[in-house]
Amino acid sequence: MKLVRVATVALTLCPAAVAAQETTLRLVSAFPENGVYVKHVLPWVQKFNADGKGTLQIQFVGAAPKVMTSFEIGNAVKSGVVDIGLNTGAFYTNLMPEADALKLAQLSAAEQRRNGAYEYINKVWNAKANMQYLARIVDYTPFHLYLTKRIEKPDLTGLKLRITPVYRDFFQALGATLIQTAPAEVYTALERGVVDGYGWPIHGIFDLNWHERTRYRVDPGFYNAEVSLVMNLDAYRRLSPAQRQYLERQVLALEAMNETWKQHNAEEVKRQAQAGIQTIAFDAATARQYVEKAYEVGWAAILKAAPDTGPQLKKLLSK
Ligand code: 173
Repeated sequence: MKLVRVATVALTLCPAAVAAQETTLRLVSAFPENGVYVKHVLPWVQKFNADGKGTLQIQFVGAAPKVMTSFEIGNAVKSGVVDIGLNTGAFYTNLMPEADALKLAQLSAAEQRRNGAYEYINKVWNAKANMQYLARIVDYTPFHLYLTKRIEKPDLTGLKLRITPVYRDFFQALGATLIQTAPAEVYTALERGVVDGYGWPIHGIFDLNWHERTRYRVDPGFYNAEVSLVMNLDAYRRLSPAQRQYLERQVLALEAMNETWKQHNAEEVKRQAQAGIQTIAFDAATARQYVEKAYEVGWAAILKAAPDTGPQLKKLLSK
C-alpha cells in the first residue's frame, strides 16, 4: 500500500519521466543491404540514435531479400510488423496504385513540401496504406534503360526487359516483353539470359555487379527515382510530441542530403564509362519524344488506376 502511494506520488510529481520514455522504431529496407540506399541511410541512423538517446531510436532490422522480399515490405509497414520502411512506391502498388506516382514528380522534395504535395501525399498515404510519408531520400535521379544488346531507335520490340511498375507502361508502349523482378533477382536474370536488359536509376548498378552483365545505357533518362522513408501510421501517432518533433527534424536533415545525389550521379556516369558501358543516345527530337512518351504513359496509367487521387497528384507533382 505504501509502495503504491509512493509510486503514485512520484508519477504525479514527475509526469515528464513518463513522457520522456525512449521508443525504438524498427526499420526494414526494400533495397539490398550492400546497396547505395542503405549506405546513405545507415550513417544517418547512427547519428539519429546518438542524438536521440532517451527520446527515440531506430533499429535497422535488415533488408530485402533476407528479411522479406522487396514487394512485401509495404504490407509489413501498413500492418505494423515493422515501423519504418526504406521503400519505393513501385514496391507497394499492391496497397494503392498511386504509390507509383511519386516517380513522376518534376518538383524536388523541398518544393513538394512548399506547394502542398506532401500534405496531399500524406492524406492519401494515411487513408489508403495506413502510412505516414516521412521523407524522400532520393531526388535528382533519372531512371535509365540498360541493355545487353544495341538498339538504334526507341523501339524495344523483341527485347525481354526486367521491370518493376516504374517502367512497365513505358517499356510496354515501346514494344518490349516484360518480366517483373525484385532488385535481388536482376543479376541472375541477366546471367541466364532471361532478360536483355533492365530499368534502374543512373546510380547503383555496381552494387550487385550488374555492370558485369551490362553493355549499354540508353540516354536520356526519364522520371525521378523515388526512394523514401514511410512509417506505420499507428506507430507514428503513438509518438509523444517530443518524439515526433525529433523525428521530423531528423528526416528533414536526411532529405536535405538529397543534394549529394547530383555529384554522386555524375560520378556514376563516369564509372559506368570506365567499366566499358557504352551509351546509346538518340537525336534531340527523338530524345524529347522518348521522355514525353514516358510521362504521358506514366500519368495515363496512374489516372486510370487511381481516378480519385490521380488528377490532384498530377497537379501537385508536375511543373
Ligand atoms: O527496382 C526498381 O527498378 C525500382 O523500381 C526502383 C525504384 C526506385 C529506385 C531504384 C529502383
